[in-house]
Amino acid sequence: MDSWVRFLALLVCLFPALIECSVRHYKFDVVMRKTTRLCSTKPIVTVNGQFPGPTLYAREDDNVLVKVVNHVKYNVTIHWHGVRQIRTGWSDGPAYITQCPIQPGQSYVYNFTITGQRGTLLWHAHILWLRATVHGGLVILPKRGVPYPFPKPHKEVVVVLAEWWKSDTEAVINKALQSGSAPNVSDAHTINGHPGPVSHCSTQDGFTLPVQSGKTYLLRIINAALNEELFFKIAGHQLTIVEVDASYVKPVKLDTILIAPGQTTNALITADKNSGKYLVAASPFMDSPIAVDNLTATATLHYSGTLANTPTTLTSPPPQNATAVANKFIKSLRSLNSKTYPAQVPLKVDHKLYFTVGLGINPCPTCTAGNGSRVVASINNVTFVMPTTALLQAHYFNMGGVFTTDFPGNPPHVFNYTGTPSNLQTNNGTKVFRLSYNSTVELVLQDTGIIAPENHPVHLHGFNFFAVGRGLGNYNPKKDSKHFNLIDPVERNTIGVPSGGWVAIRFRADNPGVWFMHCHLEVHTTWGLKMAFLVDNGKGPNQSLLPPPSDLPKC
Ligand SMILES: *[C@@H]1O[C@H](CO)[C@@H](O)[C@H](O)[C@H]1NC(C)=O
Ligand SMILES: *[C@@H]1O[C@H](CO)[C@@H](O)[C@H](O)[C@H]1NC(C)=O
Ligand SMILES: *[C@@H]1O[C@H](CO)[C@@H](O)[C@H](O)[C@H]1NC(C)=O
Ligand SMILES: *[C@@H]1O[C@H](CO)[C@@H](O)[C@H](O)[C@H]1NC(C)=O
Ligand SMILES: *[C@@H]1O[C@H](CO)[C@@H](O)[C@H](O)[C@H]1NC(C)=O
Ligand SMILES: *[C@@H]1O[C@H](CO)[C@@H](O)[C@H](O)[C@H]1NC(C)=O
Ligand SMILES: *[C@@H]1O[C@H](CO)[C@@H](O)[C@H](O)[C@H]1NC(C)=O
Ligand SMILES: *[C@@H]1O[C@H](CO)[C@@H](O)[C@H](O)[C@H]1NC(C)=O
Ligand SMILES: *[C@@H]1O[C@H](CO)[C@@H](O)[C@H](O)[C@H]1NC(C)=O
Ligand SMILES: *[C@@H]1O[C@H](CO)[C@@H](O)[C@H](O)[C@H]1NC(C)=O
Ligand SMILES: *[C@@H]1O[C@H](CO)[C@@H](O)[C@H](O)[C@H]1NC(C)=O
Ligand SMILES: [Cu+2]
Repeated sequence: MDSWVRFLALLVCLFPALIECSVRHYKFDVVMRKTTRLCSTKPIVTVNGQFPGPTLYAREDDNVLVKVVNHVKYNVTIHWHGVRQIRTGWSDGPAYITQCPIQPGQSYVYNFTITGQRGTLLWHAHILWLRATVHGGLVILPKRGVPYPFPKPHKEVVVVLAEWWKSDTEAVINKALQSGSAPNVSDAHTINGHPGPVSHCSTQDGFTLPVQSGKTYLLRIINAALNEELFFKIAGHQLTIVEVDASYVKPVKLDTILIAPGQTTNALITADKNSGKYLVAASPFMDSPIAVDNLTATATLHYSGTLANTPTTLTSPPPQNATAVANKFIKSLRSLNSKTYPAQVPLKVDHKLYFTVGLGINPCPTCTAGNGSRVVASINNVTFVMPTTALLQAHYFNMGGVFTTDFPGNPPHVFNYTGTPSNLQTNNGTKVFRLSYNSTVELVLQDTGIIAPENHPVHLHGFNFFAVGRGLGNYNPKKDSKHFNLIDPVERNTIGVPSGGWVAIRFRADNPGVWFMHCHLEVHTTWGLKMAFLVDNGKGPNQSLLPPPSDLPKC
């Protein structure tokens, strides 16, 4: 009987145009491809030869099967950023955390079911700096027959923002690691793969978004950049934000959005002009003295019927240090918290954790810059050391010696976190924080001023969390917790810890496995701003990590 059902499902799935399947098959061939963007003809690593990569479409409750075949010289893994992966940590993707890499010539089938989520996410490589070019959109449509909680748009458009380097990004980070100092910033930003006519040499006009007067469009905006938060705006048009990180929010109308690497934003835009061309701009946000790529990527909103020689209506992007514009956007976000989509904020907290996030300086006799030292990064003063066996395997098979469970729940020393301590050195180790199944966590992420205060977009795998509080300076548990929003805080998977400040998040540890948490600025991840939570199995029938698939790559 069961095999008949599967046979019928297969038959039906051969005609996906006729009927939608609840199983979505994708094949990702990881291949080198030459490009001509921004004067460079260097080959880049891509999925199926595309930059950005293919958009993956699925519906809530669908089972997604992606066969990834590695045809390049690098080890590869793919992460489905924001997909909860309930009990399927084997398909999460971060190298040496949940799986060993897919080595050259090998393949692996990612197999996961999308449960309780709908909206826009992204997928990207989760090893080395390959995600610079190996990334794409992940669109989760609501269940069949379930409408959006906002007016149905005329069309939907995926807008992927990214960074572009003329050099090979592996060379960029390797050079930096040898020297011990910061890597080069990118040479341009891109909108759907195109920088627009930036000063260097590109002759391309950039991405064009065709619109019809009077219609409303849903933009699914994704920041796939490695190291930079971006502002996004469109000349003469307002954006109505309806969802972030695949969670609905109360609609809010703004002219500029802020989007950190790993974050996604769905915005409605109504083409309320008669005709014309309007500039779309993506520019960096950086409010500390840290070098960024300061070029603005541009695209064009093009009304149908507009003459080719019509001049484009311009807009000036916010200055890169526009903290006020960034804060306005962040403060405007609230969970929809409707009857259908309630905000299930944990009200009782089992674990109160306080993690400092920031940089440090350690000795490095072989480093060529900085007087025999190198820049590192840490959480609670622990610079994470990558294991050579994946943590999830070590956990599942009870292998000793790979990690320890003594990750500190509080900073080891109390100091003025947003100031500068005298000792900039960090500790190191492969430490995880252990949580029992279904326990609740309140985590305050505190930026430090070590070297310089800086905004860190921190991403948690395996869970969504609620952003219940945010402030500047050192977090004060007595005073600040009184102002937490426990009613309708925004629900996300990636959140910016403000420069010289803190954010408080809450989540329920209802997903057994090993879950990575790290800064989504790739340079900080490389330097060690990462750790993992180990969530134990529950006692119930559906509360354990599933067994590993037979094709799981080996180290
Ligand atoms: C995907 O994983 C599920 C278990 O979660 C399993 O039942 C199913 O057979 C797997 N599918 C494939 C094609 O391996
Ligand atoms: C870094 O940038 C400098 C100056 O633009 C350039 O000369 C150098 O080749 C770049 N390094 C790498 C590894 O790309
Ligand atoms: C952008 O950065 C470059 C290199 O650091 C600098 O020369 C230039 O003045 C900057 N441009 C703007 C508009 O800030
Ligand atoms: C932003 O930078 C500009 C130019 O460097 C400076 O004049 C301005 O005071 C800065 N604004 C803020 C709010 O720091
Ligand atoms: C190296 O140390 C010397 C002496 O302490 C100092 O003058 C110099 O600025 C340092 N250089 C760097 C790159 O830190
Ligand atoms: C902590 O350091 C910051 C930055 O130097 C400073 O503004 C603040 O006054 C210090 N706070 C305390 C309590 O010393
Ligand atoms: C971090 O750890 C190092 C090495 O143990 C120690 O020297 C330093 O004081 C610690 N720093 C902080 C801020 O805890
Ligand atoms: C970890 O710290 C120890 C002691 O400071 C040091 O010898 C070792 O090289 C560090 N390991 C890494 C990978 O940074
Ligand atoms: C988790 O705990 C909450 C609150 O105690 C409870 O309502 C819920 O049923 C539990 N969930 C599971 C899957 O055990
Ligand atoms: C466990 O999951 C299976 C398959 O999804 C479902 O049929 C069953 O009702 C679940 N059992 C419990 C106790 O939730
Ligand atoms: C690829 O991964 C395997 C397994 O972890 C490792 O042994 C090998 O050194 C890696 N290859 C490269 C080029 O890093
Ligand atoms: Cu960071």
